[in-house]
Amino acid sequence: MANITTGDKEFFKGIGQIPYEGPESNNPLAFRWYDENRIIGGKTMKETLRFACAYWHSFVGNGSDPFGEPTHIFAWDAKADAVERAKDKMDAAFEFITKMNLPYYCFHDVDVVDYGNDVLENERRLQVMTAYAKEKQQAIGVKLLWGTANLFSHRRYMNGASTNPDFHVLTHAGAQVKAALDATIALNGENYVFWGGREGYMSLLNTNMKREQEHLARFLHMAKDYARKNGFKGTFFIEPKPCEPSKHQYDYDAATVISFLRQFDLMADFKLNIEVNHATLAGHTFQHELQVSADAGLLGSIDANRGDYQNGWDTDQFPNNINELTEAMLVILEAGGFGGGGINFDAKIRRNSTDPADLFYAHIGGMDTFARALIAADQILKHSDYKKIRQDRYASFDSGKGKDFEKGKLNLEDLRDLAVEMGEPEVKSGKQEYLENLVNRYI
Ligand code: XLS
Ligand code: NI
Ligand code: NI
Repeated sequence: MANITTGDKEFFKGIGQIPYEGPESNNPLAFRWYDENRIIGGKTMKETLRFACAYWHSFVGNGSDPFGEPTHIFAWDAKADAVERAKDKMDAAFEFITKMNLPYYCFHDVDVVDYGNDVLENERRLQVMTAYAKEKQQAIGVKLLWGTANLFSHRRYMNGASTNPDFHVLTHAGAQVKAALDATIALNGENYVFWGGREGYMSLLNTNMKREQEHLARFLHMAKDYARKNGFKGTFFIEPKPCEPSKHQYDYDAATVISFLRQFDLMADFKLNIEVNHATLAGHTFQHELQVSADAGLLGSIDANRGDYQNGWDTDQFPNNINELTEAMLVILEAGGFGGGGINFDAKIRRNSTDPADLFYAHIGGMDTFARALIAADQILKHSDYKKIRQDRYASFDSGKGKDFEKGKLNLEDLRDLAVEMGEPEVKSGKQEYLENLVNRYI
């Protein structure tokens, strides 16, 4: 990756390229575990982890919350003209991405450049910025992991976008997705994401759920057909989330989304983008959502963050839980890695994290935690009896009558006769604590 020198325009002054210094280092602006060229399981860490920077949290989110004004005042937000301002922001973004050695980035259309109410003008702005991004990607060697359209912030989308009861609103969602797909394709984006921001309902009293879900499916087919027609070879991802901002969102969790994709014949083109904090909001663990997706062959990508044990909303904190991520990496590695995606940091620094270095600490911590989890998971899979214990647990289905059952050769009367013949089964331990200790031993 080329070393960027931004001269006068340097936004993160005093912070250089973040080096790998190893676990003994005390330098807070160095990697201790993420060594991009280190080979783990036959691939470099860079190839396996495929880290991406999220444009929205890192360069747009200004620290404001429902109770307070912005706390992050960005130097790249100063200019009056929308496109000039967007160029400054993009300079800052690529400076950061380069200094962090992040191979990928992700964006919503409105993160890249502010949108107004004029479709034609919005298209023009995004096209100008797409050309600008293309040059930067080529100069620096950074790639677009995925693009997406923000169909939830504008007031017109308050009742949903493709599930809006008003067709007029739906047309605007179509215009926005078309432009975002054009940008993604022009930038060789490897995937395209649909997170159903307000695709759901606030009250069933005013909602025809069946009709809205059919509209969502029709809309996704249209987007897919348009992208394929225009040469897009990547994967579409749906990002499940149970609620927030809607009371109930149609893409509730992985199992719900998989059933939706199956019902509406979208399985061939779509996979899932699993977000940690969305999993916990749905009452699942991150690992559970990954496993459900992997079992369906639909594990595409992840949005890395973490929630808060006390708060019941999407706090989008940077990941730092090695234990949780080691268990997650076990699922990801056993699934054979990501289906075209990677690890996007859909995470934001806190409202009161106001030093320019804070964004670096946050990403360094997240990348190091994932790297450490990858190393531990790889060791567990290679050197422990973790896989064998799980396999042995099902040994009674590997031969004899158990195998016949799996093959569909038995009926209910056969089960009854076998129960009589074999008598009471012996109790067998699930060894949960043993396995929990095993995971910790490798961390
Ligand atoms: C919000 C989502 C969003 C998507 C992209 O909760 O995580 O950030 O990842 O639209
Ligand atoms: Ni997300
Ligand atoms: Ni989220």
